[in-house]
Amino acid sequence: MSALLPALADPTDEPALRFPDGAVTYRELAALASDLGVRIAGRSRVAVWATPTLAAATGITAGLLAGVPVVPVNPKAGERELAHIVASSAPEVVLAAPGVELPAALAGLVRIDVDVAGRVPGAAGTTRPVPVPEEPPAKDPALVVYTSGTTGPPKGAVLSRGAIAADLDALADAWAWTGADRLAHALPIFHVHGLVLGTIGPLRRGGSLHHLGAIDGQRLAVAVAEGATMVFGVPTHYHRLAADFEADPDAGRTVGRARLLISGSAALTAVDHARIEKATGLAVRERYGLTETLILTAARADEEPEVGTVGRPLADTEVRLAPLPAADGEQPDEGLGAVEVRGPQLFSGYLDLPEATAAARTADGWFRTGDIGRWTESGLLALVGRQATDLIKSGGYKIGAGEIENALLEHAAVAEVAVVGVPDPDLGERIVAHVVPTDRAAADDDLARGLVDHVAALLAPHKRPREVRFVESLPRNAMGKVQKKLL
Ligand code: MCA
Ligand code: AMP
Repeated sequence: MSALLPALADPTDEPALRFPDGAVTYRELAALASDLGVRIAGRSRVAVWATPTLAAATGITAGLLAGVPVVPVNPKAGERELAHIVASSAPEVVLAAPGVELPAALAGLVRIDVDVAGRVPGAAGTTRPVPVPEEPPAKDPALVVYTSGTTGPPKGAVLSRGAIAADLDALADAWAWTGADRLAHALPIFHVHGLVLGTIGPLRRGGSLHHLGAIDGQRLAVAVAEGATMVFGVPTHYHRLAADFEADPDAGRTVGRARLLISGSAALTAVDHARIEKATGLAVRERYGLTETLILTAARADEEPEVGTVGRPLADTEVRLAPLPAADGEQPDEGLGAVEVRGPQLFSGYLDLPEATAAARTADGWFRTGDIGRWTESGLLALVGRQATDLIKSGGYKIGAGEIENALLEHAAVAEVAVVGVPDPDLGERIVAHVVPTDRAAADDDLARGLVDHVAALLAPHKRPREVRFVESLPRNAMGKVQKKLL
C-alpha cells in the first residue's frame, strides 16, 4: 500500500480543507499537521474533539500522519457516553481548538491546542513540513470509531490504515473520484460517513473538502457555484435540501452543475429521490456500509442508478445473502437473505472486546451486517430491512433502543419503558419512548420534556426521544417479554 495520504508527502498550494472556521492548502495542512504530529508521536491513542472545524480535521490528519490512532469524540456526547468512550479507548492526549472548554471526562488527559488561526492564512510557501515518523504498516489502527449495538454502551470499531485506503480506492473506482474533485457536505466528522469518506476521502485523492457547517440549500448552491463537484449527505439532508430547492429553484439548478450527489447511512425514500432529481436534474446515487465494514456497495458513476438499490459490491468486496431464520413460524420471503460480507475494508475488531468481535462473524469468517437484502435482476443490492428491531436509524445515526431504555430507567419517574423507532419523513425513523410512570399523576408535558433532556444530557442529543408516550402498561407475551411490535 502507498502512503495513506500521499498528497501530504509532497504538498502543493492546491486547496485541501475548508470549514466555517478557516481553510488550508495542502502545503499549509502538511505544515500544521506534521508539526502537531511530531508532538503526539509515540502516544498510544489521541482523542480529537470532533467539531466540524478545520482545527478538528487538522488534529485528525496529524494523528494519521504520526501513526497515532485517533478517537474522534462527538462534542455533544453526554456525560455517560463520554465517560464510557474515554474509559474504553484510554487516549493519552486530547486535541481541541484553543479556548474550547472540555468536559470533566477529558480533563485528566494531556491537552494540546490545535491552533489553526495562528498559521493561516499566509502560511503558504513559508512553512515546511516537519518530518513525521515513518508510515506505519497497513494493518496498524488508524481510527477507533464508537458505534451503538442493540444493547449496552457503544463499542469502539478499530479501523486500520489499510482498510481505509482500500475502501477509499474502491470508491474512487466506483465514482471516478479524483484529485480534481471538490467535495461539499455538512456531515459530522466523528462518524465514518463524514470522517472516512467525507474528510480522509478527499485528502487521499488530493482533492478538496468544503464543509458547509450545516445543511442549507443556498449554502450548497454557493459551494457548487464555486466549484464543488460532489455532494455527500444522509437522507435527512436530501429531504431538507429538497424543501430548500422547492422554495428556491435557482439553488436547485445550481446544485445540478455538480457531477455526483451521493446519499448513505440510511435509505433515501423514492419521494425524496424524485424531488431532488426534479430540482437538480441529477439522480442521487446511494451507497451502503457500516462503521465496522466501511462502504461495501455503491451505485457507480458510469451507470444509471436504480431507485431502491444501493448499487454493486465495490472492487474486491464479496457480498452474500444467507438464509434467514423463520420468524414466528413464518417462512421468510423468497429471495431475501441476511447480508454477509468479506473484503479488505473490514474493521480489525471491537476494541478490547474479543467475544463481541468473534460474534460479529460467521464460522466461515464472513461479517454479519444485520441487514436484510435481495439482489435485483441487474445484480444490484436492495436493502429491505434489519434483523434486529432494537436498532433505530434516525437522521442516519445508529441508535440502540436498549441504551436509551437503560438511561430512562435511571430516572426516578420511570417505572417501565420500551423504546421504538417509528417512520418519520425527515429523520427516517423517530425515537419514541413508551413510559409507564411511577406516579401517574405526575405524567405531564413537563415530565416528558424532563425525560428527553435527561437522555440528551446523559447520552447525546441525537439519542433523545422525539416523543414520550405515557402508558399504563407495556404489552408483554406469556414469558413477560415486551412485545414491541404491538407498540
Ligand atoms: C434539541 N437540541 C437539544 C435538545 N433538543 N439538545 C439538548 N437537549 C435537548 N432536549 C439541539 C440539538 O443539540 C441540535 O443542536 C438542535 O437542537 C437540533 O438537533 P436535532 O434535532 O437532533 O438535529 P437534527 O436537525 O434533527 O439533525 C439532523 C441531522 C443529524 C443534521 C441530519 O441527524 C445528522 O447530522 N446526521 C448525520 C448522521 C451521520 O453522519 N451518520 C453516519 C453514521 P445544533 O443545531 O446546535 O446541532 S453511519 C456510517 O458512518 C455508515 C458507515 C454509513 O453508511 O454512512
Ligand atoms: P452505522 O453502524 O451507523 O455505520 O450504520 C450502518 C447501517 O446503516 C447499515 O447496517 C444499514 O442498516 C444502514 N445503511 C447505510 N447505508 C444505507 C443505505 N444507503 N440504505 C439503507 N441503509 C443504509
